[in-house]
Amino acid sequence: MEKLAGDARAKALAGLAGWTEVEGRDAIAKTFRFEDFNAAFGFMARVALAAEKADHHPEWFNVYNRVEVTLSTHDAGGLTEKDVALAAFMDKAAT
Ligand code: H2B
Repeated sequence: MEKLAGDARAKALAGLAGWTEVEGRDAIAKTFRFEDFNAAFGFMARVALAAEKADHHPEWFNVYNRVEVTLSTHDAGGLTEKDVALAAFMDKAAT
């Protein structure tokens, strides 16, 4: 899996809402906020099943209704299409 660069990278990032590039690391991040812990954990459960199926996993941190997510492809040492796909899935799973 190739790291996203140049035009493809710019296009992929432009298609994602609310995700920002992490400083000092080739990764993207977003903080999701939910009604309560139940909603946050429901989101995490939906994402966990998809992540396991795709064998591509998020770095995340949860406190009550907040889920802080960082996405990067460890095997590639940076951002790839897999991260963009997982980001898009998370956005859907959060609504
Ligand atoms: N998740 C992420 N985010 N990046 C990876 O490179 C990765 C992963 N690799 N999940 C997978 C698992 C790999 O470690 C296993 C062995 O397939």
